[in-house]
Amino acid sequence: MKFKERLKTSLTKEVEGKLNEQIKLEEHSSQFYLSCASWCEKEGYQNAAEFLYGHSEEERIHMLKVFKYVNSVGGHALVPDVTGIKSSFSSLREVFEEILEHEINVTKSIGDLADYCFKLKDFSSFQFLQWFVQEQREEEELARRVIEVFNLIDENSAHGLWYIDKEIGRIGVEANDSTSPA
Ligand code: OFO
Repeated sequence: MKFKERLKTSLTKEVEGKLNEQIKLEEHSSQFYLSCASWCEKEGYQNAAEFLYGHSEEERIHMLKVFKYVNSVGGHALVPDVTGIKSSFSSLREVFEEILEHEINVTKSIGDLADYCFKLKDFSSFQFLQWFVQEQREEEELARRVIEVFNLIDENSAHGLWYIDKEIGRIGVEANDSTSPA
């Protein structure tokens, strides 16, 4: 018996490779949110920082979800090597604008991957990815809600930024409540 041999599986090498790319992207998301949280904390936006620390954890859970799926269907999940995480921002608004941009890219990546699996008739992976399709819809909506706050409250004053930070914290708590099991 050869222990090193890949056992028979319907998972193709191509899908395995693309799922590993998604693992890397989710880990990138986790580290990106962590970096955003750190910048916010350093600048004194404590509520935004708490929200982003929590979200970084969530992204790590997403990464692990794909990671474990790959191994469960007979593939080999690879620990991602992530570099080039942005660590400096010009404003709190910029942090959330970049987060929205990032989430739109992740949505596109999940969509492309689901499309690829469907075309290859890998319906198991296609079905697995449906959870991420819904998650991305919610995450984009969350980022848009935060950006709306900047459009409603004047950010060009210290007390405006104080209210914005407070409101971001409130949105974060609300989002956590709606995702945590009843
Ligand atoms: Fe993993 O959901 Fe955002 O990026």
